Amino acid sequence: MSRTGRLVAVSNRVGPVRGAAAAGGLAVGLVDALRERGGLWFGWSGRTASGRGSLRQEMADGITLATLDLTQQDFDGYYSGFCNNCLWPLMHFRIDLMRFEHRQLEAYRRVNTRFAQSLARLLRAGDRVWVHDYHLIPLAEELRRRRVRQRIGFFLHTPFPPTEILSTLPEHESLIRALFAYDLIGFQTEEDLVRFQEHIRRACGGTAKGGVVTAFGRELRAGAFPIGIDVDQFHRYAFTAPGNREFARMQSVLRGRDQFIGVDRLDYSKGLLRRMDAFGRYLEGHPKAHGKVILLQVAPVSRSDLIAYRSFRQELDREAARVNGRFARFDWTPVHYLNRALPRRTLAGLYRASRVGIVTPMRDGMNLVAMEYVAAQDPADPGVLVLSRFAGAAQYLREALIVNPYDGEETAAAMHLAREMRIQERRRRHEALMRRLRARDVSRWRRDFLAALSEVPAGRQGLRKAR
Ligand code: ADQ
Repeated sequence: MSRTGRLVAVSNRVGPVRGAAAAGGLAVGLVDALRERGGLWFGWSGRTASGRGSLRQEMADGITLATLDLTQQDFDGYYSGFCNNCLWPLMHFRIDLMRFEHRQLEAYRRVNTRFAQSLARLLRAGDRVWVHDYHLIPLAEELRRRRVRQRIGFFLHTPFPPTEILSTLPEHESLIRALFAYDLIGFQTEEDLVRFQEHIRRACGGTAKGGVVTAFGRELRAGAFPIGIDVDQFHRYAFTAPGNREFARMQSVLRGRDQFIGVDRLDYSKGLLRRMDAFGRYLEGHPKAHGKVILLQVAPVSRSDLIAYRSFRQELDREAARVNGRFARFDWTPVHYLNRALPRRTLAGLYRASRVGIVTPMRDGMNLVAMEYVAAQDPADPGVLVLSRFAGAAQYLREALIVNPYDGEETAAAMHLAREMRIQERRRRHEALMRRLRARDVSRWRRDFLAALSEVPAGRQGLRKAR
């Protein structure tokens, strides 16, 4: 890895840096990398302002934070519109929910152009730029237009959809072409990488051999770089204060009952409706579990300004009420449902207190909750992870109970199996899963990606002509 130059991370939202432990896997991984040799983190401030406002720069823990506000119009068109109402459903294979508007695509391009204008002025020779996620696909192309020649890498946190789905997006060609201004593109799994390569071959007349992909007269590198978590840190959260206090408190509330836990942003991709249904089926098939099992679903509201999310939330409220209405007794409510974000240490304690972790998205880039649940377990008496085959994490966490979330009976059967599993079998699976988590933790993710970016042959990065 090159020892010179800064790391410049770019993501839709910047920060927080202090107490980054509160901010989830991605922020933690980035902050560590930026701290290593002092770096720059560039992106949206999270605020809307009446005018365009100017670039704000501040230092936090040796990292320069450079942020821009968005106008309300840009926020609506770029963030709520094209990013969350069009690209997010597309990337999760939900074209039934995809809403495309030309003016929102224009706002998306406008914001990427504005970001590039500001960022280009901050870059120094030798910097490596690492751009995150679908919000910023056109950024490198805009930077190249401004004569930026530094290495630029892109990491996609969501799945990459198959050609048939991708091609439903009007103007998808221009987005894919824009990717070729990057030097390196990283995906969560080999499956995503293969779908990207397939798309390049089938729809763009390009070639893809051993990580070298060419199309549109340009060449880039592409690879799978599965994101992970800081395993030991998360384990510590569950076994030290305040996580261990939450664990003890939860245990006293449970009074010997077994808890199943789900922790997800309130998003239709996370499979919450079918999970409730599967839990209902489990209770229906196992009367002996009545009064002895609860499902705790923690699901903070997200993107609530979008209709798809509002109506999804109402459906989920109804589904949870249906299961409770059907099975609850005066001394037992089977589904406990919280619409709140919790501190990470509290979450760790709750995971530890739960006999079964239920992670059943219909489609997910990776899923860090699955990893956090495993890391928070007591190795002497670990819980069992039930994991959807459609989470990227299922490619790596093979010792989980892997289910197809479209099959409610199968998911219910896995809930039963998980709860009944003998201790030797639980320990064996947990040990193997911890080995896998350690082998692919968050520092390996960032090391591997940045090393691959540094290895891109020097030259006019991103404008390399295909041979
Ligand atoms: P997300 O879709 O947000 O991430 P996920 O990977 O599960 O999904 O990460 C969510 C994070 O938020 C976890 O660290 C979790 O602990 C935290 N979280 C969830 N509910 C919470 C709550 N109630 N309170 C506090 N924290 C909560 C996107 C992609 C994923 C990919 C990640 C990282 O969709 O597929 O794994 O980025 O690349």
